[in-house]
Amino acid sequence: MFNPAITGTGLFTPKHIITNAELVAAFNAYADKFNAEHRDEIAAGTVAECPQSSADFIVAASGIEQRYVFVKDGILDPDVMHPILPPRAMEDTSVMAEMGVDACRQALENAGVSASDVDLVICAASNHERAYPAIAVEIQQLLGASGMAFDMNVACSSATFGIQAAADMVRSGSVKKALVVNPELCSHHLEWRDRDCHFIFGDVATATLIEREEDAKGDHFKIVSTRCATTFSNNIRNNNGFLRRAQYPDMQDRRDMQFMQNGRKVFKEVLPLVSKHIADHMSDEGLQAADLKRLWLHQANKAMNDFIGKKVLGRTPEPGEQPNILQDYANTSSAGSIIAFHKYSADLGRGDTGVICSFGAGYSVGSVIVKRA
Ligand code: CO8
Repeated sequence: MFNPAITGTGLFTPKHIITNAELVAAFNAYADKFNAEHRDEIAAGTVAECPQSSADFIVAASGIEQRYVFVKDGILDPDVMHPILPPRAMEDTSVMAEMGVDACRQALENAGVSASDVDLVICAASNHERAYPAIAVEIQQLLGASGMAFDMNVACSSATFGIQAAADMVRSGSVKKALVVNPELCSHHLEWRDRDCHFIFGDVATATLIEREEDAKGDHFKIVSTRCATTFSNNIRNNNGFLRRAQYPDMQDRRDMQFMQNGRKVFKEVLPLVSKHIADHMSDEGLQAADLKRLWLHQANKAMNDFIGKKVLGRTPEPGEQPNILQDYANTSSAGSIIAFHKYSADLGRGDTGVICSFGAGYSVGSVIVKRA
């Protein structure tokens, strides 16, 4: 058995930013247009009026101030309201592979590891741009890695579930160096015409290199233990899938073919689930709140993170103890907690312990206890 360690992380941030002000202006133009076009049905009560969005609501309800997107074209056009991505030929690198490879190369560089020594790539994300071949296998080839690669999807918890899978394989000796990569193209499965969720998501890719601790070339984080759990819920759901042609032959533009959620219910149900999950995981590892130097939480909602931080630590977290990045990146699904870890972990000292935790659709929750070495 070997001790697995995180020896490097990488972050690909897209070039384009959409601020709340830009987003709300575009949404409200769309709402005005929709309401004008459906004036008679709205008056007859057969179509619901599209209400206006507000930047103040977005900041107050979520803490999100802006988001990065892989392409901006189309999203802010009231006649389009979704990203427009130039098509790519089969010989071209796919979008998720392009984002993922960038993050992987940074992780490898930070760890001082050559891509050819990597023998496992897991592409863990909340959606994949095609069914097969796996994006992970394309990333493996682009990097020049060896061994094997596969895709997995546990929605917002994909990164921590991927880290557990990779850490277990490194621990057992079946692989030596694993990359867990999370290219999240959330803008492409978000319904930008729905006021309740149009502000929530952004695009990004993160990568985490996991290898035997004895092979680490410098400062690293020992993976003390991991814990993943799921419990079924329809409160976050996207029905788009390979049965679409058979079930909906006219390929309708249906609301349930994009991200849908009952945000209030998610908020209420996931908070106790996550707080208990982290508390149980820590207690089974003999850790008290006072032993924790940092919490890198899933980045969905600031109020949610404030609540979990307070519950886990038994007090209001000090500035920096539970860093948020969602004000700049919005919810980037599985990548959120890894962005926080990537940006806010270098200052920890030897022996300092922290928890990376993600949660979301499924429901799913994954926690990774790490110790600086
Ligand atoms: N502007 C103005 N008013 C608004 C807006 C808006 N944009 N949106 C809603 N309102 C209104 C509502 O209509 C409501 O009005 P009323 O009181 O008259 O009914 C009022 O404001 C309050 O609305 P809510 O109750 O919905 O507001 P909340 O305070 O609950 O905040 C949140 C909404 C921010 C969505 C909040 O509930 C939340 O963050 N919940 C948790 C969500 C969460 O963590 N989800 C995890 C999903 S991520 C995941 O698992 C990955 C999925 C895969 C990725 C998908 C990528 C696309």
